[in-house]
Amino acid sequence: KKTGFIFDLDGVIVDTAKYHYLAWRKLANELGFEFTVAQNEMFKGVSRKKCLEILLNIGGITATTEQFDRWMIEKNEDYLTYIEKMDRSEILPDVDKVLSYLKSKGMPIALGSASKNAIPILEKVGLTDYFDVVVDGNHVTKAKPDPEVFLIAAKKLGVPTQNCVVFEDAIAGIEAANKAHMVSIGIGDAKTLSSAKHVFGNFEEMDTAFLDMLIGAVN
Ligand code: G16
Ligand code: MG
Repeated sequence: KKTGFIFDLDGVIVDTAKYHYLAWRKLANELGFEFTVAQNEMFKGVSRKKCLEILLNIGGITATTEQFDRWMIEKNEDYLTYIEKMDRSEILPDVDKVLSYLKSKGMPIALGSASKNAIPILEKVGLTDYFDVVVDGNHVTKAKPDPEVFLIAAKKLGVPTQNCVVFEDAIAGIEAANKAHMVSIGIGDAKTLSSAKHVFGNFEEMDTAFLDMLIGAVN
């Protein structure tokens, strides 16, 4: 039997949160208000539409449908100018090491992201080939903390949900993994991600013995 490994993208594989932040801040400033790094925390793992709703709420702005749609496009076009310049150097520490180790053990690997830009980002950083399955914002109707994205990933991998492991940096993502009855592994701050089964500051702190344990434990 095999363990399915599902990786979130933003905050786990690459730090695109900083680019999302710059693009949302630009829009906020254009609309006449500030958007702080602290407020950006609420945007992690959250869909683009939901992010704009929160942003407009922060600015106290009510938008028409036309304005809302235009601002979504504007933010994304700005975000894409940052993505365009990404390369391998933006892969977070030891992500390649973990991916290649799991691959060498024959484990099925999926991406489970809320982003609609997931495929171009994987291409830019050269990690596409590791993934047997990619489930992103284009495939889901319900955003994290709904488990939909991870359930679809498990199904496409052909692995029972209880035999799947999820790596996530966002509280909403950990909640989604727990709801899907998967082993949730937080990547980031232990206090913030306290609902995860295990937490690591980053992949450098995770050794192959732990990965072997995951491969063995769910089987
Ligand atoms: C990511 C980010 C969120 C972002 C969302 C949608 O999710 O964490 O901040 O709003 O994708 O991204 P896009 O605008 O590119 O569709 P994840 O699940 O990869 O962490
Ligand atoms: Mg994330």
